[in-house]
Amino acid sequence: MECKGVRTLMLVLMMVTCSLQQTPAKKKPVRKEKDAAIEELQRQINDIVQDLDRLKEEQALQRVCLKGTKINGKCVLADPVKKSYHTASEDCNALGGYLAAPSSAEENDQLTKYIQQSVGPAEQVWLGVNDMVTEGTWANQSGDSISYKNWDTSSSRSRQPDGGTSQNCAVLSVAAQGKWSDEKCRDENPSVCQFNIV
Ligand SMILES: *[C@@H]1O[C@H](CO)[C@@H](O)[C@H](O)[C@H]1NC(C)=O
Ligand SMILES: [Ca+2]
Repeated sequence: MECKGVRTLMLVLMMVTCSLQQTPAKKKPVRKEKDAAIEELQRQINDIVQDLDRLKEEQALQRVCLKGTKINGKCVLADPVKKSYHTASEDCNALGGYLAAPSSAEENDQLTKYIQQSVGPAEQVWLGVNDMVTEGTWANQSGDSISYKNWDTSSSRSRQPDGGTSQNCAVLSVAAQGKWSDEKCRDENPSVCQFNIV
């Protein structure tokens, strides 16, 4: 009887010792959980930083929109400084935009009104429209050939575009009610930059 009791006691002791020895081993999963929690936090912080960057970009765009105007979901900002087409294009790209290319009569009308107010009634401005790559094929700043064009074909001047290979960049003339003509890209004109709103 006594012997059985001692055996039972020893068994219990062994079990307790065993479970005590296992305790340090249990720390591992806890550390893993901590690592996972830190990773999760890191991921959340990365998400927040990304959101913040996006918000900053949107805010910058809103500032552009406040200075300029909104036409058909796009922000448009005129640059009254006279520059060559390339310089105007580079300056616009540096702001995160493209020289504007109106894609409908309505957009062209709104753009003309905005330029009249912001740059002046006698001005002509660079659009993001050129036929540098293929003479006679007019493309926008993404390099896509455009379907909407508003060339000046009135009798008061020769039918536009009339410059052949010597004139590969397009301007919109406020004085000609928003009609376009081709000009030498090295000429200096105000320009109009366009930003897509996300
Ligand atoms: C160029 O035209 C294409 C096709 O219409 C359009 O998707 C793209 O946004 C235009 N790019 C610019 C800079 O206007
Ligand atoms: Ca040309």
